[in-house]
Amino acid sequence: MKKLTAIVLTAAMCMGLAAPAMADIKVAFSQIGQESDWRTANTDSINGTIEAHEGWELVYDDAQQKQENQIKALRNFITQGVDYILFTGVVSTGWEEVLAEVNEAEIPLILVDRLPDCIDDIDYVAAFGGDFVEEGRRQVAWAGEYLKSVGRDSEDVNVVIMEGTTGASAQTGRTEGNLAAMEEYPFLKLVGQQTGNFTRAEGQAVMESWLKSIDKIDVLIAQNDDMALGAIDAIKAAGLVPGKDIIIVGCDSVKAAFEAIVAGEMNATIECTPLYGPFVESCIESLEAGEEMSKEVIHPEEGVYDMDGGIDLGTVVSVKAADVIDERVY
Ligand code: GYE
Repeated sequence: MKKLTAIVLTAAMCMGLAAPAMADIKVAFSQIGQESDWRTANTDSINGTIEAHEGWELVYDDAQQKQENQIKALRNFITQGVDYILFTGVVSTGWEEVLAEVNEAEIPLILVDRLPDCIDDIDYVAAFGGDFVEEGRRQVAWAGEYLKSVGRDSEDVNVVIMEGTTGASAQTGRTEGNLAAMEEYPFLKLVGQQTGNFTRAEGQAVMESWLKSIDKIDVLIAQNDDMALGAIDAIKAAGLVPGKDIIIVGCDSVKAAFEAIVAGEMNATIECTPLYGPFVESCIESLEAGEEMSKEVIHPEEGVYDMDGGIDLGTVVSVKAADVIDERVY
């Protein structure tokens, strides 16, 4: 292909014609949808980086939370003959066939965010995303350590876990981490566990119904900040004080969660960065330069932010949200 372009270019120049523009590198991205602030920041980071890069063309598809749309998009990318495919799966199963087609077409596949279960059976050039099990562990460990620090570990503390989209690796991983950490804090009692689909609206609705059906809720573990923010609205509407009557731990660390923590309505958020642009850029640049990437899944380094800071979670110590809110970019 490169040879052909060179021949055409030389021929065009010999004939005194203006050289045609060099073919762009087409970078295709199959995104899940737009369910949360995290997702918006993630799309902006990746798309913005590709669009700003000279010689790169973005081919973007928003699947609106539907696996069948993602499958169609991937097949479309193959037909269009794109040069790279960035992929995150709305759920973790059911990708074997279409990803095998991507492999057959020999299009380098870069896995981001939610990884497919068939990761060991497909060819991919690099993988980047959050450590969801650790994030889930940190959520519950934060609640456990915080309650210990205020002397509430001698009472029975009722906990509800609001989960993300069922079957998404971000949901299965965080749930695994949540439940494993519950074992470490026997005073935490699980009294509710339901999906809020990673959206603010469903977070509000699920919290509303829990407040009606569960006598006492002390702690809400919401697997993303959007659901926590929706739940805060439901808690206020029920005449309770979020952040005090109910301890609220979110995940992602979006700006709105920082604002809620600073306002005293939310207690902590576990960071999961959506800023993948720089990774995607350096990955494609390396591949273009003929370098090989490691197959190991790369997890970004992430923090924990809360009202006062100083909660030690073993792998990380929390930072006071108010001290760093101005530096946050998403
Ligand atoms: O936490 C949530 C989003 O897959 C890590 O998806 C992502 C999650 C993120 O909708 O807010």
